[in-house]
Amino acid sequence: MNLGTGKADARPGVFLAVLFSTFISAAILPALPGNVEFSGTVLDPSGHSVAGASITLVNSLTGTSRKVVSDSSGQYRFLELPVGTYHLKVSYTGFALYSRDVTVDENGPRNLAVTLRIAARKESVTITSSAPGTYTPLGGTQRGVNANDEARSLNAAELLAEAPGASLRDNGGLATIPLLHGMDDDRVKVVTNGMTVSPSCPNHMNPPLSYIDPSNVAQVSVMAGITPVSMGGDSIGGTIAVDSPQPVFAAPGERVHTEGVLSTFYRSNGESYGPSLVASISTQHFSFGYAGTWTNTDDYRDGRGHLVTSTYAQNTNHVLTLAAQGAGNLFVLQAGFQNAPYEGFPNQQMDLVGNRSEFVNFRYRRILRKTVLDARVFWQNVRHEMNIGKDKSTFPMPMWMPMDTHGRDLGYSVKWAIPFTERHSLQLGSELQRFTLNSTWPAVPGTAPYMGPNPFISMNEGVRSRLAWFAEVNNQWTPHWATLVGIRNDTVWSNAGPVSGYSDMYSMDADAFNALKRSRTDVDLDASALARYEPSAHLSFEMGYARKTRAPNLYERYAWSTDWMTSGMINWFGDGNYYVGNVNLKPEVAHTVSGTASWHDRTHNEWEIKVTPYQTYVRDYIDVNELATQMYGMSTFSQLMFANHDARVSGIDVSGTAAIWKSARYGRGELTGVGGWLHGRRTDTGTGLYQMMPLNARFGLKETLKRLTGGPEIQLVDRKNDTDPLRLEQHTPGYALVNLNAGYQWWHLRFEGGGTNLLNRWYYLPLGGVNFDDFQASGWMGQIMPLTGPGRSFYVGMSVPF
Ligand SMILES: [Cu+2]
Repeated sequence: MNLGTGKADARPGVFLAVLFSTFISAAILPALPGNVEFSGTVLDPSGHSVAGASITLVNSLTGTSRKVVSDSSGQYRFLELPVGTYHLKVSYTGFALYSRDVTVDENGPRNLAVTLRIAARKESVTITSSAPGTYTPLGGTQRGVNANDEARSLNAAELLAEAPGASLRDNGGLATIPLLHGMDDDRVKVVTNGMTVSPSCPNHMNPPLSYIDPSNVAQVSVMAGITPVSMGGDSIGGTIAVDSPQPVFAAPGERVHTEGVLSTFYRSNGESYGPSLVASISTQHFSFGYAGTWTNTDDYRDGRGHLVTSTYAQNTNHVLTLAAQGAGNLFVLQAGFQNAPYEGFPNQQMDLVGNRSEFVNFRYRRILRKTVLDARVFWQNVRHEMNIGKDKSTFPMPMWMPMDTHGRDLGYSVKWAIPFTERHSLQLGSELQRFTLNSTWPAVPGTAPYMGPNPFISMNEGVRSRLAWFAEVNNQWTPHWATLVGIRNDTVWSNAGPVSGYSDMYSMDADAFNALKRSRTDVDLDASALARYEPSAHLSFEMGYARKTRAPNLYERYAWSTDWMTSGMINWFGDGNYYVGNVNLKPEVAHTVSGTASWHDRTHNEWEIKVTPYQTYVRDYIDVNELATQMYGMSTFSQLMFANHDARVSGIDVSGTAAIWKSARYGRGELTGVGGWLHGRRTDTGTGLYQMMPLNARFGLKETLKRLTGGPEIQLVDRKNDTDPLRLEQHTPGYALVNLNAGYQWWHLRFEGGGTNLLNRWYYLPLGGVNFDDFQASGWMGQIMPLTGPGRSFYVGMSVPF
């Protein structure tokens, strides 16, 4: 069979793509073996066959999909299917969406029996949501979020805790910041429902994942290692995509479909609790949905019973979704409102005393012939207020320092997937993101000249606009070889208007800043190339290279004050230090080489071991230079200016699963493990980079026995003694935590329960920064110490579908 390149001349785009593919690999395409058959049966939980279920297969490489419907005896059959890996989805009204990966080769699978479960929650049965044109790199992970994850996760970032390559920096209760392969914060692209929003706070108290509640998350995807250009941009560490459930539509033959779930949780340490509601009413063509949550949490206690102050938070989220589908079109309009009235930050001088945001996100998806167009337009408006929160008011100094920040994001993203044969496809895309930022700190009466008589203009019409385009080609050259190659350009324009301080005391810095040429244009060129080789049904290898660029953020460039107090307000590192911007910063450029080897059973369902070594060299890594140091009592702090220095990060991720028993009596037992080691260095000084997660691993045993799932988990973290001397980062000892998770389905109700840190171990968080609250409580006299993690906590959760 030939590859259909003869048809290519009909369309110039196709012709160019083929030319491009040929350019990438001079390999002459060998003839492919004949296509094969894949068949099976759909069953309900009692073993009866299900007629009329939709079975969809999405080719992992090309993104092309095929759909069949099961016959009266529940049988389904795909004929003439090219060999390769597929994502299988089976849906039928009233049942949870079934989904898994399958490897199709000469032997089938034949007679793959699929047993559907009763719909628990949020697992919509729409099949328009499959995403052709997506290639999932082996080093990436994608997983659905279940009710148990929601009951124990305080914020959406915590849903990433088990993803290989990811680690979490403790920030406020809602504002945990994910790192990928040691790359923190802005170095990781975070996409929530297709939107990219910027943290507007100078302390990053409102990072992108703080705007979405775990109860409204259906799926998280983590691309560590080599991130294809179509998923990256303006980031060097990888991409995290968090998606809410797809809109629900009534099934064929159903007039009006309603569904919803009401859930609630309680966690003992910090007494967190809150209800959430997800509900929708739909016809086959229209859908109206609502998702809302309210959560409240108090300060937690560490393993020695010490109250860790400023770990409280409260948050409300409301999201409305209007959707319409028909004739290959899907429209989704989402609008939402978020309000966090307070949230403490134990590792900051300031706390959040208000964060209100509104967003609108419009998505249009169209299937035109075989191509798929996916376009979004989004807007988000944030008003953020900081001050010294309730727990910190123990120090006899001016305890009032309001800081008001206003951020707006406006953007679009367009992706067009063009599968021109079953094995070759092209994806084109463009993105725009315009971020506008104002930050004013009102004068505090009676404190002139330090904090008055005028307001302090920290950021005046800061603007960061980014326009991007990319092209990416997927090729399945033979049943065993595939490549994904892309190029991308992001142009970033940054600027900020003139500033002024509280008083004349700040004039020298303000005048110097105002005299600078502040407008900057960064032209970033990215490229990624991945090659996958699957020599057998048990082995997969992937190798890749990426060049990734991130332009400086607005505070890195335009934080202008070198004054000691005001520069202490610029700090998203939780290290207690004082930061000054640098207009002349260059974008950081990362060159990453990474590979993944995966050993697995034929179905990827019984066992798998995955190993991903990587090395990144970052030219002009945005680090810091020391300007000054100062002692307060027994503690030293640094004033640091952002500066470009080269750096290198090497590491390895290991993950695996194995089904270790399976019987009617004892159910199914599965062992999972994930671990990582990494090492980060400045290449000029040879010193450590900030907040590199020490060697760590998690092992879990999960049993599924009828309606009960769950098991114990052990989390091991090595001591951290490779630290950043410039930020005065402290060593932390190693520790081990034992957790237990369980879920029980009774009729339609689901119950969750378990505990974290069951042995009540006392430990320092390796990525928690310093405990500034305790230092402040000592009257700025004591020795500042790392932040301690929460002690033993029990949780329960319940969800009621209706
Ligand atoms: Cu803030």
